Amino acid sequence: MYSTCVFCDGGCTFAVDDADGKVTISPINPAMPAICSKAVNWDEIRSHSGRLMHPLKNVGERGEPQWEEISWEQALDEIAEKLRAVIDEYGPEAVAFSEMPLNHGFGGVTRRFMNHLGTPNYITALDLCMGNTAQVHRATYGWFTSANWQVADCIVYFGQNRGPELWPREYLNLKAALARGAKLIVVDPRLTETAELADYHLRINYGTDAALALGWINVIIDEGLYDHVFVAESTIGFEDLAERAGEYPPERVAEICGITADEVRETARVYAGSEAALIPWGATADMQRNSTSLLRGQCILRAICGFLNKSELVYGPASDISLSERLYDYSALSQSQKDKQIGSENYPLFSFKGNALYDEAMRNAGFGFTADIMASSCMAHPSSLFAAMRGEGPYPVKAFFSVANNTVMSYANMQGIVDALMNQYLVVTFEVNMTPTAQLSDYVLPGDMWMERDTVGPMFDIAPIMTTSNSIVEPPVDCRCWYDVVKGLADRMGIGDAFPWCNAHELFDYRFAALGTTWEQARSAPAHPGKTPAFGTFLTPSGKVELSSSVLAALGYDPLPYYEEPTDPLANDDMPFEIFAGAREPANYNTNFHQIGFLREREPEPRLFIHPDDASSCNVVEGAWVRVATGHGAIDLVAHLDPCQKPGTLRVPHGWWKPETEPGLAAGLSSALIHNDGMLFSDEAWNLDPEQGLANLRGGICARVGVL
Ligand SMILES: Nc1nc2c(c(=O)[nH]1)N[C@H]1C(S)=C(S)[C@@H](COP(=O)(O)OP(=O)(O)OC[C@H]3O[C@@H](n4cnc5c(=O)[nH]c(N)nc54)[C@H](O)[C@@H]3O)O[C@H]1N2
Ligand SMILES: Nc1nc2c(c(=O)[nH]1)N[C@H]1C(S)=C(S)[C@@H](COP(=O)(O)OP(=O)(O)OC[C@H]3O[C@@H](n4cnc5c(=O)[nH]c(N)nc54)[C@H](O)[C@@H]3O)O[C@H]1N2
Ligand code: SF4
Ligand SMILES: [Mo]
Repeated sequence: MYSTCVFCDGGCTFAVDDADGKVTISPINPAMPAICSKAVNWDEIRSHSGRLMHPLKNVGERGEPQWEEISWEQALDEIAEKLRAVIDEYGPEAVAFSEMPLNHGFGGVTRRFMNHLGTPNYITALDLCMGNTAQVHRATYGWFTSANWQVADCIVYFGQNRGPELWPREYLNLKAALARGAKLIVVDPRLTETAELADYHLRINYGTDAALALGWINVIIDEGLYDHVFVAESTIGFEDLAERAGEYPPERVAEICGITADEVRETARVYAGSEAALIPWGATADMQRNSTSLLRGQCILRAICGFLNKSELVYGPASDISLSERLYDYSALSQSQKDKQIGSENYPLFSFKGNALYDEAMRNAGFGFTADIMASSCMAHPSSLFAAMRGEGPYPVKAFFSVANNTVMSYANMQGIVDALMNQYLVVTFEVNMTPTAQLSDYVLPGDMWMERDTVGPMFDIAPIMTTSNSIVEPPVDCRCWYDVVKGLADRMGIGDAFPWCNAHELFDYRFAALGTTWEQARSAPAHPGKTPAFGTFLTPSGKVELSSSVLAALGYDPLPYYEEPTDPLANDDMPFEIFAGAREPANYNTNFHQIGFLREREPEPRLFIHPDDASSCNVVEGAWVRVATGHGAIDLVAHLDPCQKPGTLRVPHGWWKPETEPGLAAGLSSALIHNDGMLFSDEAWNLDPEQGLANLRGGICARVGVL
């Protein structure tokens, strides 16, 4: 039997043996032993004392909760009644959801519920994590690329750091490729563990990656290093691209990036000269002011150098198992409701409006539907949605569901999200812990955890493959799976017919029927491939790889990549440092695990990384509590003097709160308002990627450090 861990998004699958009543887990492939200490200690994590065990109702003030345990019946009845009141007064579009499908294991059902209810206002923090990469890949190739590690002979990392507890599967793939003799180019201002393995380490200035990509394209075109046949036969826009790339000669790029022109040239030649180079996905590219241009640059590099369908596989959506087709049921949402999607006027790329630009290409390729890649093609714009929830228009949003995600901590402008939740008529959180988001809720519903539920993937339309994961133990008696919650609410809201499956297993049978099998038959194998278009089919409007993007042009954007220097209008003269959020920590995962003893011991406090020279210039010593302030906000951290940090820059961690400290808004939401990176970054237009409207968390923001 197989199970897949989702304690983080590494998604490690392992064999489970429960002989003699004792459960043991082991890697499915002993040569790739990707299991970290979190999965090994799954029982300790699921059984920790803070776990939510019963539905809770806040009988106190919003934000200063007094919890009362209630039954599921009461919880669902009351939530449905309040939802109806909101819909009656403001319309169904006044109901919004934020979700991370991976965390609850039921991709597709939330969107189906929303479509039948009549609201387009869905957001997911996946937008900052592969969702926006997927959109840009789609604009270029018609679909997302999957890494083919087996053949990769050159790997380029734009800011990824991998390790035994930082995405171990990919770390092992990287080690295997290096052992085969593959070259490694790491683009990272910091000296990381991964950079130590590199043949070339480019310590560029933060947020300048898009300029580097353009510099490489310049060299590759200028020196004729591209795949002339592929470019001629399978792409459009090469002439325009060549002209744009001409604006980024290595000398200019070197100055922007803070490296030498020779480094730009040499690494471009190494990349283009490889047989099958790979630029794996990484979140750093998703969180910059120039994200769209960087991602476009990466896509163009893969294409013009001829790596598509060698090291970079473009599968396309699976026609038989697509969630968009089988579960989302977008046809249930009227066009007039789709048109109300918040933020789609200013940021249409992610929205229903942007998705519709692929209708014809998908129809021409024989699909009867337009897929929603990564659950983020048909999304409301997060910052605009939070503004609407605060009452800033275009119309009121008054009911908010936070589903298996920690909404208030997972975007920029955390205070603005807190204010948004405080202005709601109804807030419901589906969780396993009393998170800062849950603390702002009226109802907190207790979920099961991955080892307690059977699941079927994909969780969002990306991999053309159905996956299974088997439960290892029963959930605590009052902890439910998300499907049961949605079904319970749908029945009460009069849309139960859209959910004819009495339980999760019936739903899984429906999904597996597309492959001519059942859950019981399928559950013994971890993966079942779906049907995809032939390699070389590009589901773009032109049917070719679009080096100049017709989708971006149609939406009024520059169809070619460019680099624009980020500015910080909130900076002032006493902010000598540049700041970035991230550098993930082995002992936690985003906002998770700060309450788990054995993990917390390894990372007891939120740490600021600062170069020793910078520390001495502002009288900071190792272990001192300091306040880091940007023009937007401030947080408190413990200083860690780190010679690997690029001088003049600061690193703050993502997602810190202290579950052991006082809950409630006045006390800082268990310290989240004191430590979380989201307090430091604005979500105003100047700090958003112009095409996608997503916040920059990676450079170009000025900060100061003061000892507390
Ligand atoms: N243990 C553990 N594993 C995790 C996670 C976790 O929280 N804990 N999180 C998971 C998730 S959700 C994700 S998305 C991934 C994220 O994993 P990564 O994509 O590796 O992200 P980070 O570790 O935040 O940042 C990696 C590097 O990016 C560099 N960097 C910062 N800004 C820039 C820049 O402007 N340009 C360049 N080129 N580099 C820059 C930093 O110096 C850092 O070394 O990890 C996943 N794995
Ligand atoms: N400010 C800022 N924002 C960011 C980032 C950043 O670096 N800085 N990073 C971005 C990235 S890369 C990502 S991936 C997203 C992550 O965004 P989120 O998914 O919102 O982040 P997590 O902190 O992983 O929150 C997951 C929540 O799900 C709950 N959970 C875990 N397992 C289960 C389960 O089985 N059932 C239920 N019901 N709940 C469960 C956890 O308790 C936790 O509170 O955030 C993005 N947002
Ligand atoms: S890296 Fe660890 S926590 Fe993440 S999926 Fe793999 S085993 Fe689970
Ligand atoms: Mo992520």
